[in-house]
Amino acid sequence: MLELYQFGNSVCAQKVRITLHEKGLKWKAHEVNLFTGEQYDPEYLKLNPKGVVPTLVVEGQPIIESTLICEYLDETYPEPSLVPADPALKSRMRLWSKAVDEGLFEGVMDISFSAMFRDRVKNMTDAQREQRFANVGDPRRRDRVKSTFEHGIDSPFVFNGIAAYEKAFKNMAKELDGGGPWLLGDQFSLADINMMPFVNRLEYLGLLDIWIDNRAQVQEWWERAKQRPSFIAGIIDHFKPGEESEMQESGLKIRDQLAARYQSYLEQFPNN
Ligand SMILES: N[C@@H](CCC(=O)N[C@@H](CS)C(=O)NCC(=O)O)C(=O)O
Repeated sequence: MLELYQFGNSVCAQKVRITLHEKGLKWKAHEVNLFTGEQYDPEYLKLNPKGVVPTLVVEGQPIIESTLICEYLDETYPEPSLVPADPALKSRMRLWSKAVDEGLFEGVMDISFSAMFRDRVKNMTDAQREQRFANVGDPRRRDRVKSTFEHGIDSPFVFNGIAAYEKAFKNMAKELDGGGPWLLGDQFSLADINMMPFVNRLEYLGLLDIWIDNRAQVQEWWERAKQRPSFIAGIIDHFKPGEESEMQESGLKIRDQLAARYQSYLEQFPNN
């Protein structure tokens, strides 16, 4: 039995759940509540020393890192295939997981944090907040959490996130231009699965149009992706009551400021 340690509205868990559904696999869920700090429970840290979700456990063996979990699932359960056989296409597919790991993931976290989780941290007592920061066992991650808490949308990490999204959407438009329907052509692959949660989060925050208003190919890709049953099963079915409206309302609060920073990014980096 596959066991997945996960959290409903975690973009990394969403990637894995979409993959599991595409493969038609059954799995047992273990919820790790990221808001109450269950990711730092010593028992959980034995499975995932980074203190993050998701973790897939197969016959007692933990597998961590969402990209690696998705590739593991594809290798272990090859049908239907989500990875192209052609090595050149495979490396193009991995450019999308690299894009996620090299900027988009931090971007989605830092934009989401300054839109909504920031308020939750503000409502903590000083001692709870200090404990929350101290729990983050990685210096860069701790810096990001502190920076977005202190500066919100003005944090330099949010600016980096804006840049990562802009690069990703520009590349998506390029890949889809004259090709498609999926990022690697005819085959729906882990490349598309990698991007779906990151696009979805922006949509729920009401910010997606800032990047894709003039990118018809990306809009069409997104409409297609949302038609897949795995989108509903992997993302939508796991929202808790109130979560969707929380995202929509908090996104609205930062929208104007974020759009201004996006414009500023385009002015400062016109050739990126
Ligand atoms: N690169 C890792 C990132 C995992 C990660 O940071 N997950 C987030 C949720 S999307 C998390 O567990 N955060 C908890 C925390 O930062 O305290 C992966 O892809 O699995």
